Amino acid sequence: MRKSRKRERGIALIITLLILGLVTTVLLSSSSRTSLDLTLSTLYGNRVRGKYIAEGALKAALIALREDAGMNSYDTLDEIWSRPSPPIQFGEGEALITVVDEERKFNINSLILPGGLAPNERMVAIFQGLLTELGIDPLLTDAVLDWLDSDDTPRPAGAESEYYSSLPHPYSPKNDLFDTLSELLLVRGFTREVYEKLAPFITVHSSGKININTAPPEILRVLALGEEPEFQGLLDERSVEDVINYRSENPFEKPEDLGNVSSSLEELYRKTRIREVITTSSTTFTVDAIARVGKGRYRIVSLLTRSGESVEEISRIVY
Ligand SMILES: [Ca+2]
Ligand SMILES: [Ca+2]
Repeated sequence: MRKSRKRERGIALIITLLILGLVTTVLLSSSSRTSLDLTLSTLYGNRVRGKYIAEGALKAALIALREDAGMNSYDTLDEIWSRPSPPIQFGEGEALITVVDEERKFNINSLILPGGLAPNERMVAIFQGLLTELGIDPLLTDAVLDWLDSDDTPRPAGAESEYYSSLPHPYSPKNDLFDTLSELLLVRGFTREVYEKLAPFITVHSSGKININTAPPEILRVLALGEEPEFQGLLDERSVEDVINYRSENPFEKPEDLGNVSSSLEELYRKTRIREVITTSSTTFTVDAIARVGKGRYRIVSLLTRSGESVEEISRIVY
């Protein structure tokens, strides 16, 4: 019953998309008929068509997120917004949409406590664990903390204005929250190689909590770090596997559902404060809408926030 309703919702999304696509295609073909330079630039024309298709696809994702909010208060990898969808054909073009929630990632702004000076030790332990899991030097955390904190005193392995002003092209440390992820490339020790390895697992736009319905194994593994000594350590591989198997059948509707997975996770949930870093719902989403028409391509990467059933675009990058 539940599965078939899900399928119906999935189909409803595709129909919404098709209608949006059809409307834009009709609009475009009637405007191009009156266009004087019809033969001048097919490529440009294709890019304009692509723009409308990508806008339609983005709107469809927005509708899916709004619909989803009306259906439940948790977010999983098996919902209308998150289920992978094949490219959707629109006459002469096609659209590919991917939606990712930012709560599946670690928010590097959560490394510092509100007030801008003191580190959030629990988040620091989780971040260091993640770096180690990815084969990155965990000491790089010091430089991230110095970049974030409001003072100019470097930590043992960190860097403040003295270091950044000595560079061939000097600049000042931010001493504030990250606005974009790529800012990390300005932080001491973050080479392009390190950045690319880490970027898929981190964000600067999220509630700061990790959604256990959507987080990848690399993040699940480190969630209990910084806990009481008896639990300090990585979640073992078996537990991570158990979480992934459990959530593929049952959504985690609330954080305490983590305890339903196994007796060891029940104990972990009960005896620690892991509840402070986890959530089962997401607030921030990145939509990647790619449209192709002939050789033309148009891509919008949009950041959306959702509160209740209202979804708003915060920023976008167009390629
Ligand atoms: Ca949901
Ligand atoms: Ca600083």
